[in-house]
Amino acid sequence: MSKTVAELFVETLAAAGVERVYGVSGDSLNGITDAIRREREIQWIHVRHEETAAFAAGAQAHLTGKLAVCAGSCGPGNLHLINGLYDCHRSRVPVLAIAAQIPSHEIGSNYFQETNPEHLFAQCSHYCELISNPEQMPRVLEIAVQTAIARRGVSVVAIPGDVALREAAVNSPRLHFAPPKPTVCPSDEELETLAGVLNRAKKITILAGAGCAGAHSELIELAGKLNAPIVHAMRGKEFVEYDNPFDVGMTGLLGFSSGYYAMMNCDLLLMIGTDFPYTQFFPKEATVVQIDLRGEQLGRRAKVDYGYVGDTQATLKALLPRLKQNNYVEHLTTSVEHYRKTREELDSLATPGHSGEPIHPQYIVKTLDELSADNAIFTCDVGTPTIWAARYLTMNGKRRLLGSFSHGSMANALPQAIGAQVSHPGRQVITLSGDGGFSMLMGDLLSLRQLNAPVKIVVFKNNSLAFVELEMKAAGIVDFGTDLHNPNFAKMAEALGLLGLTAETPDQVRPALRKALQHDGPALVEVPVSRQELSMPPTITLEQMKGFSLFALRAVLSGRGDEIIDLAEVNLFR
Ligand SMILES: Cc1cc2nc3c(=O)[nH]c(=O)nc-3n(C[C@H](O)[C@H](O)[C@H](O)COP(=O)(O)OP(=O)(O)OC[C@H]3O[C@@H](n4cnc5c(N)ncnc54)[C@H](O)[C@@H]3O)c2cc1C
Ligand SMILES: Cc1ncc(C[n+]2csc(CCOP(=O)(O)OP(=O)(O)O)c2C)c(N)n1
Ligand SMILES: [Mg+2]
Repeated sequence: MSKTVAELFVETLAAAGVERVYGVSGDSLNGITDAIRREREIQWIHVRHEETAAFAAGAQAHLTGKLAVCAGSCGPGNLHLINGLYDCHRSRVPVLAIAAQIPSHEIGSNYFQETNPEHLFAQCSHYCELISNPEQMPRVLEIAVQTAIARRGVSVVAIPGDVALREAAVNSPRLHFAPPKPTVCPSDEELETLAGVLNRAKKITILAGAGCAGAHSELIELAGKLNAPIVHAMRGKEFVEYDNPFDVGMTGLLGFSSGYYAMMNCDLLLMIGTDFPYTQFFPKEATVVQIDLRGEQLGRRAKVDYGYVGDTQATLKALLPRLKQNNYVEHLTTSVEHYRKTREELDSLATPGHSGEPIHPQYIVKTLDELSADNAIFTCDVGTPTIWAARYLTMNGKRRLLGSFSHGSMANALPQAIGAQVSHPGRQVITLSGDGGFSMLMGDLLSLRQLNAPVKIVVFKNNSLAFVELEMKAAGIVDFGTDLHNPNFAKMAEALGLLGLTAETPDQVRPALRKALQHDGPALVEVPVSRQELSMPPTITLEQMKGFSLFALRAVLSGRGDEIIDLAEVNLFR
């Protein structure tokens, strides 16, 4: 029996294991959505904004490691996908975007809604092609799928509505193999050199990132042999931090002083599966060794003396038998002790505070951390919620943590939570949302009811774009354009059919969070938090010091000296 290109398209997706497509429908997508309606194996996940669809697909791909799909109709529908796709591409998660196109005979005429998807998606994809002839199917789609999976990133298939409705030239998908799982490991010769370098070093620090996923026991064994503290990069937190006696926290602007210290005071830095981007936090003198699955990553962030291409687990398994026990322990013990103190200091900031004052956001996250399920999935918005997530959420090997860590886009937490919840219906999914980030894609709050997704949203209501305000202060600029005039988000949530709660005072935080977590359905908890909860970088440079005093001067000149006092009170006089 003959079928349409759209039917073959959807059948090919199903053959590739795709279970759902996130998107917003539209005329040019009708062929595809109608084929999805009739294909039992694939669900259409209807959201309110295409950016949400892309973020949601990215979250699903991150959590499962498998291909996820989103779709937008021609022109504006495509364009709305882009920011979310950038995030997926930068995070190296396999996502296919179906970008419907205007009627094929109108292309090039500046037709209604016309854009050029091949140009638009070029920078946020490994593969982006237009299907203009039924003969291209299913091959082009299969190449797109293979590329997204093999290179881990975004592929885009643009398809005009009329082409989707034409008769297919072929009747079924062509590819029927299981996903390849090659073992990637440096050569014997390289492993010998690497072992020699490590066996000769004394003060070794490991910087471990997301590329260490699935290699926890090998990483811990390695650190034991090398007596090396392990610093993690943010995306590595969920895979590296737990059950780890060598853990000394994170480095970077949001990091811990112990992470910073361990990096800066080593003789040899061993980077494993990390693309930690901030060059100023790398040691200047140390020997640097880097192991990464991708050769193009070597030396990207720091000068590298020894670079190896390998999968973390395969490489460490082959390396470990060649390593001698390092007998120098001082570097490890000092770093771990430093971490213990830093951790204590951070924990002491997570206090309830006094009634009548805005609540410390640290306290909210610490409480949430205690109350959440053992296998909860957290998403955190870009802004101060990223700081609180990095510092106060405890990972355990089962919990997951998602953010827009590489692309750094606001508004990620809610849409990522939608993808996480829809693809993991039994799991507790919790957002740490900024009031700015949350309101940016707030329309998709409506999707929670429609999709029956019991996501729990915690809104940090500081009535400002606080992270930017902090950056402005640090740069010596008077903050401007950062005020948010917010509604009562809890009442708004109630109006939308969610459970809406407000924790006005510190003693209301725990009961409100508990009630939301126990609620059988979506819930929103808004918490007014202090605006100037300064999170000091682990080291203050002269430049930054200058910035702060300059701010004070300007603030006085502009009649806003009270803000610096507020800042000091919150941070110094607890
Ligand atoms: C507001 C904000 C502030 C931030 N501040 C900080 C901060 O202070 N500190 C911080 O650490 N981060 C911070 N981040 C996050 C930061 O931007 C980076 O996204 C993060 O540091 C990267 O973490 P990663 O190296 O673990 O992951 P990635 O960037 O994803 O790198 C993973 C690496 O592992 C490789 N890889 C993948 N699989 C394998 C495998 N099987 N074997 C070997 N290698 C593999 C990849 O090729 C890649 O090079 C911040 C983000 C935001 C939004
Ligand atoms: C799409 C986008 N726009 C602007 C920025 C710059 N930016 C980074 S954090 C931030 C403030 C976030 O505010 P909010 O969500 O309220 O979190 P807060 O820092 O106040 O806790 C802004 C504007 C960005 N990263 N992404
Ligand atoms: Mg805010």
